[in-house]
Amino acid sequence: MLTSEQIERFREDGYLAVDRLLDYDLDIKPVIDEYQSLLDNLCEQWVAEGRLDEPYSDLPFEKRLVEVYRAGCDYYQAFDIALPNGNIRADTPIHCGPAVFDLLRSPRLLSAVESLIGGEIYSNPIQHVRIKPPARVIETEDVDNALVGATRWHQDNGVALPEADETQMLTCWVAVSEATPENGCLQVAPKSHREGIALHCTISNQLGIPDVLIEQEQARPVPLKPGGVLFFHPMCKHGSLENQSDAFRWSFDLRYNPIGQATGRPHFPGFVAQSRLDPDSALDDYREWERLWHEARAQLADVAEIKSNRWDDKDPLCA
Ligand SMILES: O=C(O)CCC(=O)C(=O)O
Ligand SMILES: [Fe+2]
Repeated sequence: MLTSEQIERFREDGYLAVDRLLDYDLDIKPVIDEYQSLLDNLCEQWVAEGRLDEPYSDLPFEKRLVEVYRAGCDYYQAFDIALPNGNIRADTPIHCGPAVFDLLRSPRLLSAVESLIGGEIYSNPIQHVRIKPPARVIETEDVDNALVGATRWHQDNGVALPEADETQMLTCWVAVSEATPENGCLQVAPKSHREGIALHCTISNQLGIPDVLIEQEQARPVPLKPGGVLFFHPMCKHGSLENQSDAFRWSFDLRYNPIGQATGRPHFPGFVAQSRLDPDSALDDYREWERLWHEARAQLADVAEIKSNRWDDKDPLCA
């Protein structure tokens, strides 16, 4: 559990960084191993489809990812743990593996979550893995893709539907690799969770708060060691820096809310991660989690427009 001092800091500042919260061997290593074998499978598949010349099986994970990326294979959606917000097809890839499912239900993570939002915990489907290459590797068309390049300033409520404005949503940003200002760690604006919702606009393909509305001197980078977690309030303004290092920057952003509250993405599936009142209602089978996502994908495939936020790109304030 978090200390009362940590809880107080979260309430005051709108965020809280906790290093060494997760256990590397229990929470992080199994996920890394799972992504290694996922990449094995994807490379086999891409070779079979003629999209990749060879599987690059002898290369270490990151070098292999660079080759895959250069060949134009979209590893970032195939790795992601949620569907995209638009252009969903019946075969859009998503990764719902057992190690990621265990991370979502990690007792170490959930006990901290319980300290902040109580013991009835729902896994909110707004979640991603972000394995971001060095900026020099990124193709121009991906610079504004927040799974690959830097993330613009935003509030998580601003990228969800307003149905979740009263939801006690908690974002948990988990460092898999070390996160530093050089490799593109998160940055937050302390106490900005009390400033109300800011205007969000789509700026070259990424929804965010226009830079002129952010007081840059407020920005506080949040470095973390592997297994460290940054918790923040859904109104906390945050973004991420560019990865100027030579290595990949790997994180998960997971979200939780009290059971029964709106998630902000009603078309995507969440699940009960923990319930003190009804322990048996918690989901404990990753195959059911995967089935729910596949079911949502079938329903959303080729749907022309899925509304996932409140903003109107034609707003003159965005011009
Ligand atoms: O990791 C990133 O670049 C962005 C993460 C983010 O916006 C979030 O965790 O809410
Ligand atoms: Fe965010």
